[in-house]
Parts: sequence; C-alpha cells; structure tokens
Amino acid sequence: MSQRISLTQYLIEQQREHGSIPQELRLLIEVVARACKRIAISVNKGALGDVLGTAGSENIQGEVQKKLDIIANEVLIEANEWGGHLAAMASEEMEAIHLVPNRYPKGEYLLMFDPLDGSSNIDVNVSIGTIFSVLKKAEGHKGVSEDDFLQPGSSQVAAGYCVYGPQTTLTLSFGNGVSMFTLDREQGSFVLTAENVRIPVDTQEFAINMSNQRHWDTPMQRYIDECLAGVTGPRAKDFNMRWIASMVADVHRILTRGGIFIYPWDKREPHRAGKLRLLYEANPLSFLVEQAGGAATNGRQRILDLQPTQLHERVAVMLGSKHEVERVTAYHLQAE
Ligand code: P6P
Repeated sequence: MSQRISLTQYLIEQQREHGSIPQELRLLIEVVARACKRIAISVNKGALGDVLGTAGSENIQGEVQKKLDIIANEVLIEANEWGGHLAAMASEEMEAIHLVPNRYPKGEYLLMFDPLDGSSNIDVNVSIGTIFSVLKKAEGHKGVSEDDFLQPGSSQVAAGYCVYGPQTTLTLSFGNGVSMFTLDREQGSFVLTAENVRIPVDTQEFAINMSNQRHWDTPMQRYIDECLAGVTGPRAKDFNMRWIASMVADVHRILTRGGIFIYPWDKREPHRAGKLRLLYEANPLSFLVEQAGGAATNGRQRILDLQPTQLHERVAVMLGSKHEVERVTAYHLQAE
C-alpha cells in the first residue's frame, strides 16, 4: 500500500501546489483538527471519564446541555482563540458570538461550529460529531459583530466535520472537492483516506424521522409515501431507511454511499422554518454535499443561497443524492 499522507502534508501540498489554501486558513484548519482529536479523547472515555449525562443547564436553543456539549465547546474556544487566525467564533452552545480576547492577535476568519452534534446519542454510544464552518470577515471595517457572520453559505471558504464513531474521521472541503481523513491513534494524526468524494446522483436510501410524519406538509408526505410504496408504486423501486439522529453521521453515510437526508418543516411549530440550524449545521454540510456532486435545498431554495438574518436561524433541510433532492424540491415548488 502506498504511504498514506498526513493531514498536515495534505494541506501544505494543497497550499503549495494549488494555491487554494492561504497559509492562515491552513493553520486554522490544523488547529480545528487538533481540537477534534482532543474532543475524540473525551468522547471515547465515556463512563470512565465522568463526561456522560447532562450538565444541568440549557443552551440558547432551549436544549438540555450534555457535559460533553460544554467540554467540546470549551476545547474549540480554547484551541482557536490564541492563534491569530480568527476575528471571532460562534457556537450552537453560546447565545452571542465569542470575540478573540484583546491579549491575542486577531485575524480575518470567522469560525462557527456545532461542537457536538447529536448529543442525545452520547449516553447510548451512538456516533456523534463536530461540525464547523469558516467565513472571511468582510473587508474594510474594524471590529467584528454578529452581522459579520450573517453571510450566505456560498461564502464559506472551508467547511468540515469530525465524526466520533467506530473510526474518528475528519471530512473537509475548501471549495475544490471533498477529502476524508481517518485518525491513526498510534501516530496520533489524521491520515488521508479518501479524495474527490462523490455522492451517487440516484439512491434507494432515505433518512428522516418517520415519527413526525403526521406533522409534515403535503409534498413531504407525497415524497415519503412514494418511497414507501416501493417497486409497485410510482417510483418503481424499493427504498431503505436509516435515521441515526446525528445529522453529521447521516451525512457521512450519504457522502460515503449516497442517500437523501431530510429534516422538513412541520406543523408542530409552524413559525419555525425547521429544526436544524442554518449557519453551523446546514450550511457547512450543504457545502460538503454540493462539493461532492450532491444537492441541498430547504424544499424551495438552494440552502447555500439563503441570506441569514440571525445567528441561530433554523432551516428545513433536504440534502444528498442530486436526483432525489431535485424531486422532493420539485414536489414542494409544485405545491405552492
Ligand atoms: P430528532 C441532533 O440533535 C440534531 O440536531 C441532528 O443532528 C439530528 O439529525 C436531529 O437533531 C435529530 O432530531 O427530532 O430526530 O431527535
């Protein structure tokens, strides 16, 4: 087997040969990757490390925080605030943006993250992960505010996630395709294990929380009913279903073998566009999916085109194999 290359070597070669990764951005991603390794160590301790269970607090989303949610958030903040790459950070676990303290140099990048996606799975040993997104601060004005983060997902300069599962895998894109790295625990470094990842345009596998079916709107009901009708129905093929309840793990499966992931609007909270967060869940994962030849919409518009209006904005999400996303989006547009 040819010698596998480390994340560091990969990033330096991409920077040197393609000029696609500025040095400051390369260094930022290396810091995020090191933070993910530290999170993996805490996650893997489980009951041995007093990291399970709830922290006795709620986040801005009104969700009960797990101990590991807070640990992961603190690891990412502490790892990234001193490096000089960032102007500020934003997290699912923090209401306001986190400014780089004045004692440290500041950079032009903005880092957003869901420090531990799928935390309801932590205590039952099911895959979870860290999702991150990188933007550049607009030129020409001093300081940084929440408004600097309110850029469409198409403005991302990098995005990725780390899944803490049977393997610890880091998936990355800088806008020139998707690469995957597996943590070699003996070396203590991420090693390149997949490049130019592509999502099949067709699939027979959908991911949705079926227990919410009665709350969906008509086009969503139609799409899933047709999948369930199988080979004798209008789709003339059988479908399989998967639902991990960790978006990052469902998306990793889709990047690996295809599929469609859906968390739609539902009538339980009609004022809410969806459950998932736009800036640090849907945007980075949609960026990766599109970079791998897939598609991502909110049922009507391309997710990466959406103009955010607030930091913790929510959105409906339909992403994965291109032809399936196009079909379910067409059903929604026809119903308007
Ligand atoms: P439900 C995890 O809390 C999350 O934000 C996503 O990772 C996941 O896909 C979804 O919520 C699961 O939601 O309603 O099925 O528990």
